[in-house]
Amino acid sequence: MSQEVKENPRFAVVASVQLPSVSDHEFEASLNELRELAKTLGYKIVHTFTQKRSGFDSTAYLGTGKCQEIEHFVSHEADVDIEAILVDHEISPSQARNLEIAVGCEVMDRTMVILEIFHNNARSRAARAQVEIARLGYMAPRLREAAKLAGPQGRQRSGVGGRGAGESHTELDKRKIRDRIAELQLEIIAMDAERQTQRARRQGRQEIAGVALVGYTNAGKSTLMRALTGSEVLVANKLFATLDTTVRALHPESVPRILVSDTVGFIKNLPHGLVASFKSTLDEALDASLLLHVIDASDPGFERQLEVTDKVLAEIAADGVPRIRVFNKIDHVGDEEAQAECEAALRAQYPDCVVMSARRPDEVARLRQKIVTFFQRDLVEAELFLPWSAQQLRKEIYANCEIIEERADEAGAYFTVRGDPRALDELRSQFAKAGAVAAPAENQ
Ligand SMILES: Nc1nc2c(ncn2[C@@H]2O[C@H](COP(=O)(O)OP(=O)(O)O)[C@@H](O)[C@H]2O)c(=O)[nH]1
Ligand SMILES: [Mg+2]
Repeated sequence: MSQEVKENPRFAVVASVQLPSVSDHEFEASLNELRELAKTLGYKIVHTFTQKRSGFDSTAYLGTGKCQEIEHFVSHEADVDIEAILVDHEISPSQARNLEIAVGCEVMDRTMVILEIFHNNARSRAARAQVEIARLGYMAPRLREAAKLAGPQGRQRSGVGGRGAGESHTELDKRKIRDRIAELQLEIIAMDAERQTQRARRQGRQEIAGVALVGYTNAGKSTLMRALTGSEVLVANKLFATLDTTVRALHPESVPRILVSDTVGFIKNLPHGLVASFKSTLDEALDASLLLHVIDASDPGFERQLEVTDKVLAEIAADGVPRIRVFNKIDHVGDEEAQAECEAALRAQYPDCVVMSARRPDEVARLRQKIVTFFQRDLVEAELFLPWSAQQLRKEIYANCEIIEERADEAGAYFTVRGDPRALDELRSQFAKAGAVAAPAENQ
C-alpha cells in the first residue's frame, strides 16, 4: 500500500479522543495505524494531539481548549504548511465542519482516509464501482454541511465531503447520488458474472506466475515487496516500465518470471460501511497463483488478525489459492532468546510457515527461493535441439527456460533445460517450423 511518495511531502496533524473504555494500548495501536494510513496517502504527520474525554464533543469532536491548541499549532508553531487534520474516528458532518472552522485546516476523518486509500488501490472495474458506492454513501449526508461551509459566495471550497455545492442543489444532488448508487449496484452484478466466466476461461490457459502479498497494514508487505523485487534497481529498468507501481518482477529474475503485487492492507478498525469495498479491492489476490500472507509476529494481537485475514480470504473465495504464512518482524520480538522461543512456537503451530525479518537480507533471499521453488514445482527437465538455421529463436529459449547445459555440433545447438511442459511444447513446434522452412529434412 505505501507507495514511495517522495515528491512534495504534504503535512498533516493527527488528533484523537481516548474514551474511558479504550485501553492505552488499543488507543496507541489505532493511532499508529492511522499514521501508517496517512503515510500511504503521502502525508507526513508532524504532530499528534490526544485528549481523554468521557465522550466525543458533540459540537466539534474535540473540546474547545484542544481545538484552540491545535489552531495555535497550525497557524503559529508549525514550521511547515499543515494541509489537514486527520481524526481517528468517524465523525458527523457537523462535527467535521465545526472542527474545520475551529482549527483552520481541512478535516479528514478515519473513514475518509480509508476511502481515499481504497480509491487509489481499486484496480478492477468492479472494485472501482464498489469504492465509488462507498464514497457516495459517505458524501451524501455531508453535502448540506459542505454547502453551509461554502456559504452563499464561496461555492467551490473543498473540504468535508470534498465538494462544494449550493444549498438549493443539495436535495437534487442527494437524489442524483441515490440514482448513481443504484446504477453502480446493477453494474457490479453484471461485472461479477463476467469476471467468473473470465476466470473459468483463464484456468485453461497457462497462468502468469503471480504472487500477491496480503495481510494487515503495517505488517511489512511493502517493505518485503521492495526487498523481494529490488524496486530501486527496477525503476531504471525499461523492461518493467509498463508494470504498475504495485506489481513488480521478482529480482534477481527467475524462470518462470514471477510478478509480485502488493494489495491494500487489512485495517484493524475498518468502518463497517467499508467492508464491501475493502473486499473488492482485494480481488487481485484472487488472480495470484500464490499468496504470501504477511503477519507482524511482534504485534500482540497477531493471532486474531490472522484469523480475520483467513476468514475474509475465504469470503472472497481466495481460500483455494495456495498460501505461505510469513511471520515478519521477528527481529522486533524482544531479545535473541525471546525471538528463538517465539519462532519455535510459531513453527510448532504453523508447520510450513516462514519466520523472518524483512530487514535481514539472508532471510529475504530464503523467502525468494521458497517462492521460486513453488513456481518451479511443475517444471520438467528436457532436451531441446535448435538447428543453425533457426538461431534467431535462441533468445526464446533463454526467455522461457532455465539453461542447465548447452552443446553444439555441425547441425545446431543442443540445450538441457528446465521449463514448463507447455512452454517446451510451444518452443519445439516453433523450432520445427523454422527448421522445416530452412532445411526440410531436419527436425528433431
Ligand atoms: N523491525 C522491523 N520492522 C519492519 C520489518 N518489516 C517492516 N518493518 C517496518 O514496519 C513498518 C510498516 O511496514 P510496511 O512495509 O509499510 O507495512 P505494510 O503496511 O504491510 O505495507 C515500516 O516502518 C517498516 O520499516 C521487519 O522485519 N522488522
Ligand atoms: Mg504497504
